[in-house]
Amino acid sequence: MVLITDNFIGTIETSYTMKNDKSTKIKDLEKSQKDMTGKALTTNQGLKVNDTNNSLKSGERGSTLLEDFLLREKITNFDHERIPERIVHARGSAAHGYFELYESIEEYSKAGIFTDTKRKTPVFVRFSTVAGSKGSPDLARDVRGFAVKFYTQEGTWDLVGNNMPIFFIQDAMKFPDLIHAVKPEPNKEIPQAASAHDTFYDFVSLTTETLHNHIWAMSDRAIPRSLRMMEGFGIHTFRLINDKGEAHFVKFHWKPTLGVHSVTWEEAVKINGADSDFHRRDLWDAIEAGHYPEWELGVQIVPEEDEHKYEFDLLDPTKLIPEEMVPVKIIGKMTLNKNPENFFAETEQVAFLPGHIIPGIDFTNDPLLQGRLFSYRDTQLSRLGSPNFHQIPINRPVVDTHNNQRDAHMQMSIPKGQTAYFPNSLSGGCPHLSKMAEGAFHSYEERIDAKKIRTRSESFSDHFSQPALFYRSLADWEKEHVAAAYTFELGKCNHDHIKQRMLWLIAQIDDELAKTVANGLGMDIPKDIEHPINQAIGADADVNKHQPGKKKNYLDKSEALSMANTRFDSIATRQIAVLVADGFSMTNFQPIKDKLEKEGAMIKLIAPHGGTIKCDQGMEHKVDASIATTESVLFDAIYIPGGKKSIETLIENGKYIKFINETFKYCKAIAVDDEGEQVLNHSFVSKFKDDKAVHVNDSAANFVTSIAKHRNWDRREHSDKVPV
Ligand code: HDD
Repeated sequence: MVLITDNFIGTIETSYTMKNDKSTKIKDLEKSQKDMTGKALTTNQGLKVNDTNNSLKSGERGSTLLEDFLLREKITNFDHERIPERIVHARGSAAHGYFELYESIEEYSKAGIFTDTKRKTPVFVRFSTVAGSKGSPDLARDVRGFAVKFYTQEGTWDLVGNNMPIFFIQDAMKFPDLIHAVKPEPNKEIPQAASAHDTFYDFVSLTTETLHNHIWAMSDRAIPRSLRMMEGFGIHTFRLINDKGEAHFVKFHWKPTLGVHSVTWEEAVKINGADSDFHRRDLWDAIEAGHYPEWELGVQIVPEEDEHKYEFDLLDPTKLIPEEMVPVKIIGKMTLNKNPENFFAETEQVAFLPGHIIPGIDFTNDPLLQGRLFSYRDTQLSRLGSPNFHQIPINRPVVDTHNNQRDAHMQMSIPKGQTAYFPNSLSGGCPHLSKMAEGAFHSYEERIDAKKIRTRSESFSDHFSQPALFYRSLADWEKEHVAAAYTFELGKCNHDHIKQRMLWLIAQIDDELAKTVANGLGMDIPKDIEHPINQAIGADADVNKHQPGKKKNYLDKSEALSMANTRFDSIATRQIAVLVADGFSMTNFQPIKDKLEKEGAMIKLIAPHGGTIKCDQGMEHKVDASIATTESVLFDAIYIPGGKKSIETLIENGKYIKFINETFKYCKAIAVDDEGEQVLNHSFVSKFKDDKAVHVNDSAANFVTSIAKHRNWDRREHSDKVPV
């Protein structure tokens, strides 16, 4: 078990205390933990049990007796073990950690976590996919949830975001429709964890506001290499409030220190078969190995007076603010350093609510955010079964709570006293109210002068400009992946009229993109299609009063939108497969091993069998995986040391050759030394040894540089031909 102690340097007796260097939240959770070591098995009433294998019967072969309270207790608990999975984001993985502030932003916010640089605020973070069920594979093409619970000294703040900076819809009223469209089709419950089906594209093609988030979902952002290598976004425009009560608009960004990296769609499909827990395992293993994932927190701040300065509406959650227009100011760092003790108790029972807010942060009128403020509390009632869900250990704040809310299912505390109302005199007016100066939350006083109306603002009607900006900002290889994703997804739809509507809409974003997709589908782009919304449901003057306008170009490209501009300076935690058999050259392997380990990579020996293998110096080495139990798509690069006997064995085994071909196909780095080159000669790589990420008898440093680049995309004109 990784000790938190190793990484803590704080000295503050606030959220983190120095005793054992554990956060106040971890210490709080420890109060609820149960250690079974050395303990006798008991019933829930503490009764020691002498047989948990046999029920109580009327005779050795007789029927089971109703009297058997041991059987009843055990089976009853089992019968009720499951709770409803989350309606969305059911598949998830989580970890504990802490947040530290680099510099105070007190001019904007009075929140303690944004003003006190000495604090280490405990956090619990849950990552998730959206559409799939709890047991669905990790590498689905999907948005990833990125939910952060800050256990602050002023109460709990939840920043419930995604790994993409925008959302599919503008108003919470449409959320059930969006989710019903993407989830498995209700008649046959197919497909699982996949958007590539008719109902989703029926909805998307009739709901043009979805197109921005949709094109992000068609990009590689939807198939991350690791949960540790994706960005996070609060999406909505929130408000920061300073101690003078002044407000600024803000958007929150999480930037991973390992950079933003993805796999290709073909790899994703294979990874789902080879290890459907790929992301969950990767997060767990990295933390256990002490490679703690980190994200820097950035804020984009917009003065209130600039609210109407932009070509888009700040309240529209389908729009991002390009970093060229408002730079991201980095203000702190989050580190995840501890895995949960129990998946159900922590990861499953954690309840995030966008309505969990603290003084110094406030909401805006974004209609999606406003609806979320209702939905999340409501859903916990059916998921966790009681308004007392805040008492579950993972959900309870690190500060005391006192109020007049009472009773309900599973009340775990014992409120004392005669009164449960306010005002009272019988309890001295307690629990009493606080003033703002004493830290009380006070909603931002916003001037409103409007009529009550069920409508959508015209300022929300630009649906094409930002998808087009996103597409223009991508590198060539990213654009190719987007086109391939549209072609794949629409190719899975059965209805031509849906595909035609989509092609017409893609053409509103980018002509070339639409042509490529149309070619792949073997269809033409419709020329003068009547507007899809009107065509499908008939025009209603009020509902459709603002039709989407033509795309505008207020910025040619935005650098931050392309993964080609991410960080490529580290190979830390990259998985390197070393293909070996008995007799491999230790002289070749040692310097590579030393260098890769020094850089933080994870080396895995892949041998023809499990157990151990011998190098040419007669030493035994533990095998990490036999070739039969693993696949190349689970690794970032491969290395093959020489050694005559080892190489002869590898050449004889077709799976090793497939391993090499696949690694080449997906543009990853390959290094071989001495006889290792002979294995390459049996593979597709034999013709491409001058490829810049294929290293034959090259230095370890050059190999490291290639791995850090993540992929050699220049290779793809050849690699596309590799038949695996
Ligand atoms: Fe949501 C869960 C993120 C819009 C209703 N959402 C959920 C989770 C994440 C998000 C990360 C999983 C939290 C966890 O790990 O437990 N949701 C978003 C983002 C949105 C968004 C970034 C838009 C910007 N969501 C949204 C709307 C509604 C919901 C508009 C309803 C009107 N979301 C839910 C929910 C869930 C949920 C049904 C399911 C489980 C839960 O809340 O606790 O209430």
